[in-house]
Amino acid sequence: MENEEKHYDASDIQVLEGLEAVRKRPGMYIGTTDVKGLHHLVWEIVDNSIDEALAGYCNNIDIIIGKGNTITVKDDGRGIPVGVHKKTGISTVETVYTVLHAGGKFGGGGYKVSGGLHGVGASVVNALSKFVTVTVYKDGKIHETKFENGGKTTQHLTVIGECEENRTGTTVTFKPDPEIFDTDIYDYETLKVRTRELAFLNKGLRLTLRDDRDDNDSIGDVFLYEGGISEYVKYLNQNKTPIQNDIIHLEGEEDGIIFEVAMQYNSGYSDSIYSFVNNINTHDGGTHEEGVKRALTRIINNYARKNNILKEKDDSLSGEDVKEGLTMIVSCKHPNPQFEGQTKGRLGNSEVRKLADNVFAEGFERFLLENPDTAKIIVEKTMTAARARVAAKRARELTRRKSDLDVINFGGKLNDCKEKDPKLCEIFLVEGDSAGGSAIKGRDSMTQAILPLRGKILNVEKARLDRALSNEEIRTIITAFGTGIGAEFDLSKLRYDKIIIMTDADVDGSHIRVLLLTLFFRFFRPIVETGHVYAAQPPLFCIKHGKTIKYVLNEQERDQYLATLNPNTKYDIMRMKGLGEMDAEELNETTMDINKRILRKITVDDVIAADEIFSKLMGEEVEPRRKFIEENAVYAKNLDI
Ligand code: 1YM
Repeated sequence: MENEEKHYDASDIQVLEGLEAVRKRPGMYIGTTDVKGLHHLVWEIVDNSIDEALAGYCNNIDIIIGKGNTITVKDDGRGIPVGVHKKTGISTVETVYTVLHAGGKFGGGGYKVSGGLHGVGASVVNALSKFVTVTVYKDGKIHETKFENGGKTTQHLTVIGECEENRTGTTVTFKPDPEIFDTDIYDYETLKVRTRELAFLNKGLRLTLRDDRDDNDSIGDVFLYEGGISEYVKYLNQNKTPIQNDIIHLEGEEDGIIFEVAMQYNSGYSDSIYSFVNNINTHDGGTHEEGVKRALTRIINNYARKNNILKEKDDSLSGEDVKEGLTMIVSCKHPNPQFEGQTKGRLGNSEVRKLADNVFAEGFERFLLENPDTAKIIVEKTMTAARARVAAKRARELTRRKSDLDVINFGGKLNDCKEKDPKLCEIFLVEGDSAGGSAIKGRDSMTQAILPLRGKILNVEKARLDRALSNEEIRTIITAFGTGIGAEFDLSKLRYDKIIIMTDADVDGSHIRVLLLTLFFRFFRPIVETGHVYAAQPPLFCIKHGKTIKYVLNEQERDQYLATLNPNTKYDIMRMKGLGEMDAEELNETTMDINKRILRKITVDDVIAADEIFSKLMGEEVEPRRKFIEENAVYAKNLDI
């Protein structure tokens, strides 16, 4: 025991403040107290198990949602040390759960997520829980400690039984405090996505997730990937058409920094490049990603020149060209990561750039030499991308010139608003000319612009930028937004605060909405990520009784409203057909008036999952789409085909 605890000491704990502080300002510690914060608690506990796995002592982690929305996390690591802690005089287990720590160096563990956004650990979970039970299996004994109501110890660490001599591990059960969180209901899918991701990022580690809330004997999901991030790439490409058979997987280590990358090209036009540091998604990239991208561009150019595929007179391939259709996972495990940027989503350590560049350049160059057929396919893909880039540039210049000549109304299509301050302006993208006509009459012309869309817009999941730019609807949208597109996209030039998609509540309307969202996600992603995109919700039913007219969005609202009426009321229910059949006044009343309408904000919580859905729904491969539709058919109501 002595031995086990000697590699950390009291100085590793910096007592900042009590758990009270966490309860007073939970947002400071876990970001939010909504459903996101609720799920965050799980990862704070799981992180400790993962650290134990990274240190080489843990192979299995189980996550169980229990009755009453409790969470149990179980691992087979060494078990949290049970001896008395020098500084606090209580057991180390209890110390870990009741003392707020600065940073994460506490255990002296190798890859503790010290720079993470909220890497604040077990004590924060305890502070925000109704109860916590920690069980440690160690030295043939079962040790247990308990806390209630925000981390108040109700049972000091006690030996409650014996176990096999060689059994070790930690089991933690907690229930989030309903006084702190807006919701107490855990979502299985949310936990599943991250559990799977953690399994991809930690090869050979077995993670299981199970839902015990109902009485079905569900076995849950087991995630174990011996291939690690290679299997992640394979998974991400499953809805796409790979153009190479193998997945390239390269790895290197220097000064305790582990760097790893896996990649495979597909026939699509967008790239899916995701990077991680200590299992955290670095959504704004950083030095690990930069190193790889720099090396990728350089090596492909060298190869193409050497083999005379790229001629002397030709321009070099750009970073954009070599990314087209690339699915890539970059993962770095760093003992002392520096996270930068407003949301701490960028790795700053400069030594990683060189490591990433070296490891990738050496391995990728060898791969191209050893696989000339695949090399040829890759280089040809990037050359086609380069040609399309030149064509797109020309098309973009045309769009710009046209917009200069025709700023007033884009050939009569856009009915702009009078207000010039973008913060006060909104634009409705309206399905069809007839609804467009009503919208123009029913709008507040000071702040609301109307752009009627004729027919279906191009599916950009299957088109390059140059082809998208030859589509008139898309060109009009680009000009109206004012942001430009592709490499020259500039969010600060957005001319409207709200972009509102207004389509019918039927299958065609949904299709047009998805086509627009695909366009935004692929070519204008920041406008979605920063919350500028909305869907209007035209009503499905109109209920008339006496002089009262009530519009409702769906069956549920209809039934709720009818239940409030006096049973003797003689009423009429009309199913609303389409936007086009509403007159200007009705449209304003139900869908556009800022004081009466209900907008649905479109957000992207998880870019990786959204990417997956768009390629599944809109991409080349038919089979995954068929499967998705089959699996989700039960959720579809009111299919008005
Ligand atoms: C279900 C949650 O917390 N597992 C866990 C935590 C620790 C250890 C092992 C551990 C770490 C070390 C040494 C070390 C922690 N220990 C500490 C501290 N699972 C879960 N498994 N021995 C055991 O890092 O040196 C904090 S977490 F600080 F007490 F060592």
